[in-house]
Amino acid sequence: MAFSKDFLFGVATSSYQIEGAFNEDGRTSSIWDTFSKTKGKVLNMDNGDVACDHYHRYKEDVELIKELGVDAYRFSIAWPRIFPKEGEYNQKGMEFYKTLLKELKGKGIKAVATLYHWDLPQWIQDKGGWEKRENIEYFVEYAKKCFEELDEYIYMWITHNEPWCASFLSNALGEHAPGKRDLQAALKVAHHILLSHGMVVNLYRKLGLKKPIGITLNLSPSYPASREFKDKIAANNCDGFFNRWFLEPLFKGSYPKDMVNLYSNRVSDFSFIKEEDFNIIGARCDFLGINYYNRSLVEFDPMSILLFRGAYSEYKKTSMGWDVSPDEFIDLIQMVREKYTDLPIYITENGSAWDDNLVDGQINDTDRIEYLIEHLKAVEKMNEMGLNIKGYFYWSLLDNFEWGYGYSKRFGLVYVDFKNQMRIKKVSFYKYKEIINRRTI
Ligand code: GBH
Repeated sequence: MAFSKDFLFGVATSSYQIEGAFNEDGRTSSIWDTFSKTKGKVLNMDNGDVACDHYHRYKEDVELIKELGVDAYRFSIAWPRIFPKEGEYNQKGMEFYKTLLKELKGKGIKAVATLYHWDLPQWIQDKGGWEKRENIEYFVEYAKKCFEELDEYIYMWITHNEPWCASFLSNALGEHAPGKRDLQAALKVAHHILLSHGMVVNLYRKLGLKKPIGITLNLSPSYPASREFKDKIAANNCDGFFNRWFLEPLFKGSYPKDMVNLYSNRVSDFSFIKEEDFNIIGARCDFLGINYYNRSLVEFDPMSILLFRGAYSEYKKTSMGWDVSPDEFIDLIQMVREKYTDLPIYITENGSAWDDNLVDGQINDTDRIEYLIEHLKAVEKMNEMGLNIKGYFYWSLLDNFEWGYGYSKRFGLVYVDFKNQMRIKKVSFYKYKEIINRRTI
């Protein structure tokens, strides 16, 4: 078994999670600055003011990426650096990404840029954020600037990272910024994010630019905890919540009827969805990005709007409490292929957090290595099955700001000591390097 020469090995990060420099060179607040500085939102009230200080240490970090030997680096652009205020374009903010991209280019590393990895400018949130259809225009304006200034350095563009998180997790479950608990708001946000994706893809084509462009979804295959009919309903609804709500509009031109019915028990207004929107949302992309972490095992819960809740499972758990489930990764991709699309697929994130221990200056992260190997084996197998996975990005290069968990969860191949910003390569770093180098496991 081996990976072909043109298979893209990569590593991923995102702006708010690593950059720091929260108030430098004209950057204003994002909703994550606001959220993390609000009591009771993020563990230990950690925030991204400094994070991995990547804004100042990007050279050292690109050097690490080079040493790792990956073909590509996936990062995201901080919107509030580019448009700190309404109508105010900030060239200084753009220069940071140009410098980063030149550094990557100089080292022969392909750049994959995500336009939106959740750091919405606070000034847009103050105008209603993604809930307001009019605000999509700001995203189009921002994307246009990024395309004009950066396209020559970019290998692939990703419009959005994980719309499910930016909508439901952030606006219905309240766990991410802006921290709302309002299903109606979440549904609007999801719709406007999908619509903005389509608009930006259309804009990209209109500008005559030619790099591959796509979207990244977080997908999780759902399984019933028993053979009972009610648990099958639970699994169906879980699939509808995480996966189908995004896959169907992108690839089938509508929202899933069963989910619309479920949601209409709690939400009365669906007028923000217009039939014509689906033409835009379905704009032809060049690839589909999938972030895969774990399966969902669920059981019936009559108390929940969605009629499901997570069920007890015997699988090994990461420190996030997520099942290690590489076989289900294959089920997921098969399902996407069978039901939705023949587009090339990139695994734009996959990784795991563990309680890493620094012993004699070394982090021997055997659990992460095992997770990495098992998931890469699954990718190899999928390609043998003809499922056409074109690349794999490990999440993440560095330990970083893990959203609601602050700095308490470590996903990196490189350990970061947040007291002094020292970077220490974990054993998994060398293992991944070796796999990339040999192009086989
Ligand atoms: C990604 O999100 C993000 O893109 C990235 O920024 C982040 O740092 C990384 O992953 C690690 O968290 O119902 O408890 O089984 C992760 C998306 C969506 C993955 C929900 C886990 C199910 C959680 N997550 N999913 S659970």
